[in-house]
Amino acid sequence: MPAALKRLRLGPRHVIFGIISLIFMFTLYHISAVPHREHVEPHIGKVQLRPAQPEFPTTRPEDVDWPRRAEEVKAAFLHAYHGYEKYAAPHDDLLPLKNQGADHFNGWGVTMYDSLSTMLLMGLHDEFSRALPIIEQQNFTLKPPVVGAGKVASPVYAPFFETVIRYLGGLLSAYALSHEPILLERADDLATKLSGAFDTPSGLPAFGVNTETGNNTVKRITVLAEIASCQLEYSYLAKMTGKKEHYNRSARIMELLENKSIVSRYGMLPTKWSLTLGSPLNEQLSVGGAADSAHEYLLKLYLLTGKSDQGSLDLYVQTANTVLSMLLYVSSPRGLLYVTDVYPIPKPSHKFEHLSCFLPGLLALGVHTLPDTAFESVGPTRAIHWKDADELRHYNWKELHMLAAQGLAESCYQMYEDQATGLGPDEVKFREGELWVRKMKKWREGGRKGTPPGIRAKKKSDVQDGAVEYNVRSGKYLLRPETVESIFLMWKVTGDVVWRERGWRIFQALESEAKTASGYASLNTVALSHSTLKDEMPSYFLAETLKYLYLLFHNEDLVPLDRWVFNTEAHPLPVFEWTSWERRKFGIP
Ligand code: DMJ
Repeated sequence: MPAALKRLRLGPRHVIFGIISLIFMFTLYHISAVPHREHVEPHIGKVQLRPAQPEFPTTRPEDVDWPRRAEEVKAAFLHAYHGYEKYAAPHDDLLPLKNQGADHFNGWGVTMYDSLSTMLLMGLHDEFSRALPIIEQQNFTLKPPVVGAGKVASPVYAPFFETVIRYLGGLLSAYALSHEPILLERADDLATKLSGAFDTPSGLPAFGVNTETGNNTVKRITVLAEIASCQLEYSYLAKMTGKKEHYNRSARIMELLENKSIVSRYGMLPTKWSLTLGSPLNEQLSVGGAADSAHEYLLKLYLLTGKSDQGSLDLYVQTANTVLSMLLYVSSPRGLLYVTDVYPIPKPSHKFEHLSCFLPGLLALGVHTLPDTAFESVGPTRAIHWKDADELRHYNWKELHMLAAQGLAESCYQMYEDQATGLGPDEVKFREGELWVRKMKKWREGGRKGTPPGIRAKKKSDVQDGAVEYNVRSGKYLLRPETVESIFLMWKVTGDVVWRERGWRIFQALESEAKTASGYASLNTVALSHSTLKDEMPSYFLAETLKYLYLLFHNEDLVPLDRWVFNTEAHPLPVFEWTSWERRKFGIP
């Protein structure tokens, strides 16, 4: 033993203890200094996380040049649209890797129609002027669709739902924004050519219709979103043309949806419907892909018609209350609020879809626009045997709806923030979760201390070892709009700049991960940065994703929420009121 150690009276045990301590401290330093989550390999149940950093460290909100950011979104739109014009027109969509066109929605050039309202809001008059003469020539006959290079599918049916929300909604919104008469004429033509879709025993629209023969798809079972997402378009068209037949389409759907026995049995509209009977066929409740826009149109029809359609409002409030008390769950450990579907009632699947991320924006829109009395006529869900619904009685309904909006919007954003690409997966499944209203009950009974469950902004440092509490079921990012839609609405309703900053992060991720030489492409996986892309640029990317981002950053209120209502494809339609003459003519109560 060295003399120096002897002088200090340190024995071999002290030396070994000292070395172990040094190793321990060295390891501890490196674990905390290096964000080891970066190195986690992505696989199911684990995601590769971005390095921890303060949420928005760069500039003070008041110093951010928001108009410049809006201009960057406009430049992105022009990049995508010019790529479409150059390589894909007159086909429907751009294949942004092959630089070719493909037809997925009737071959009438859906990207052009879906882009019209965005062009007008962005002041892109050259692009709009180039589109008008093409629209003037359109006769909506079905051509054999080209599916990628050389592949041709047989002509069949125009898909009713997609044709309505993209083409008809695009034309009507562009008409409302520009007052170009040809757009209304074409919208009227198109709706007339689609009318064969309603030739079903119930009057609910079939999945598809041949625009020349008027024949529709014979299948008699369909899903809620497909039958109940055209009322905005047909009501506005009736208003603008004075044609009762357009009004009747919407009125018949609402008459069937407002059937009291459905609401008292299920609490909201189930996903599967019979076109023969005009009634539900299953016990699945969802705000995801099979149902989403049908719930959205309940609130929006009320708003579009100058807050006059009480039946639609009541059904919306009833639906939202059922969602709040039966479909919302809180994850563990991070406490993310998520919306799932139940099947059979009330068994949750714990699936959380990107498509469902329109819901926080819708709830916020409801809080922003509805009268305080909206809840009173309806009360908590009427779904039978659902005792947990009573918890809703303990809150001010607007506060509760807004809490849910905030928690869900945070989770939708967190799905993006969790990924290496900064873009969100299409579908995840939470491993476990507790019903939100039960957690709310505990919070309330505990004296309402601290932030309510599911609301607190989630920190990435809450995640241990890169493991998150969900499995990624579809890790693709399909350029979808729902999260930025809700971010835009949260910004409008709360005025909290954090939503703008989150939107900016998403836009930057799009620029770095999805941009190609001719446009933007869906991602095959959100878990790997700069990985492979999918050769598609869906038209809703131009109609919705880029529009909501542009409106989020633009300092002017280009689409005031009390005067315009977005259809489910983000095409704004102006709020109107039925005149007494129209009420008599159409038979509106
Ligand atoms: C859009 O076409 C519409 O928003 C529709 O309602 C469902 N979602 C897609 C894009 O994700």
